[in-house]
Amino acid sequence: MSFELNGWTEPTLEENLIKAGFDRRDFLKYCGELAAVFAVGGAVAGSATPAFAAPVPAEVIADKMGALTKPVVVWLQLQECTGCMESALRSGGTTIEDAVLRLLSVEYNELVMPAAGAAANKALEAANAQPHVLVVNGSIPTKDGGIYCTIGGESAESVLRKSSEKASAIIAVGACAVWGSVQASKPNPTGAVGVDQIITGRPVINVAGCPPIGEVITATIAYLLTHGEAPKLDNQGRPLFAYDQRIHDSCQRRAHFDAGQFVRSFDDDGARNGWCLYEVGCKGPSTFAACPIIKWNKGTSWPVQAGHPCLGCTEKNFFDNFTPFYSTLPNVGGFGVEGTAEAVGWGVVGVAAAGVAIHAGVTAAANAASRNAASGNEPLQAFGDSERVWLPNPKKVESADAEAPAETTTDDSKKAE
Ligand code: FSX
Repeated sequence: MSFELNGWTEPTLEENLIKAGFDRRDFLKYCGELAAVFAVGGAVAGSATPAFAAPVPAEVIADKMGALTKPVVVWLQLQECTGCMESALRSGGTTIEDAVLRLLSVEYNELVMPAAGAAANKALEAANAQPHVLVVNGSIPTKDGGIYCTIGGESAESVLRKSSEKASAIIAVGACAVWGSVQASKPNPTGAVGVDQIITGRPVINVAGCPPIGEVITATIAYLLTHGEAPKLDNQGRPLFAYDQRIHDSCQRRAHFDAGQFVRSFDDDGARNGWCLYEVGCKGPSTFAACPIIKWNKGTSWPVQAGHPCLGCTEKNFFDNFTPFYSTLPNVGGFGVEGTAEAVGWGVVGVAAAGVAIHAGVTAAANAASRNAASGNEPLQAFGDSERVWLPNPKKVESADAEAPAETTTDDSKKAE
């Protein structure tokens, strides 16, 4: 259908949508899709508890979201590749999602805003002066006075600090904003860090992934706007509704792992038959994400389904810890690694809906976080945090033997000499 949006002319989101030509049924359908994303947490057997005490009906989300009155969003892009924004923009597969995204009133974003130069800086100043949701893509360089990323001549760190002052909630989107990612990988020439290393003492919601799934980005923002509080988070600050399950537990290739049927090279029969990618480097057993469930491009596919190992991009420092990407993950004992993010992490915030008073929710998150810190819960350990003991990659061992020079051969006749 075609629709005509003339900006935010009516008091509420729903009234603006109706004016643009949508009806309540379209809106309910969209909210039903959001409800499905919220309900992903705990969907897999073995997950300790669902991220929600009970499924949230689409009608409840529609009522809360429909009543929103022009929320202001400031969306910064610092050291990054733009993949996260591409992902978010592509989460809108229907006209209603496009309309809602446009109405969200992103007052400042370098990629999509028409203003540039001084006008853009002015828009940022104006948005920073109001209560707003702050979304950050990209890492922050801290070396050499932050000269590696500046906006309008100001360092990224300074821009971030200013934008965070009046922010009701802060969401770090993408591995770069969460942990620094590739820019922070050794030797980290720019001294790149994630948002919560700059903005301390306040909760930062970490939507991890390189990039994160678009629906997870928009659902996290929608959750904040409709519930007025952060969703339940794990020990890494990631919303449990999207990060409480291991890739491994909902992977369509899992039966082949259990049966010991592995791809050993990308053009072998195992690859053609859709067998498990563990031996060619899949990090699914150590990675928490909803990729196999929500998938990408409106549920079309995801990397493992397409034949590529999971790189573990939702886990801490994956670029240092999970490389070489095509080497077999170490320490996957037997068949079935136990524990979920929730079991080893923190359940940070209760989920009772509290209107749209975001501030109250954020305060609750801060209190709960300090409670959990006091309880001494250990953070989830990604596999790369432990000592790296690589299991031998059968293919590499074979080819190393084949290419070994004569003097180092293990040939028995040589040994006898
Ligand atoms: Fe990083 Fe995002 Fe990877 Fe790229 O904004 S998480 S490099 S997809 O774009 O920050």
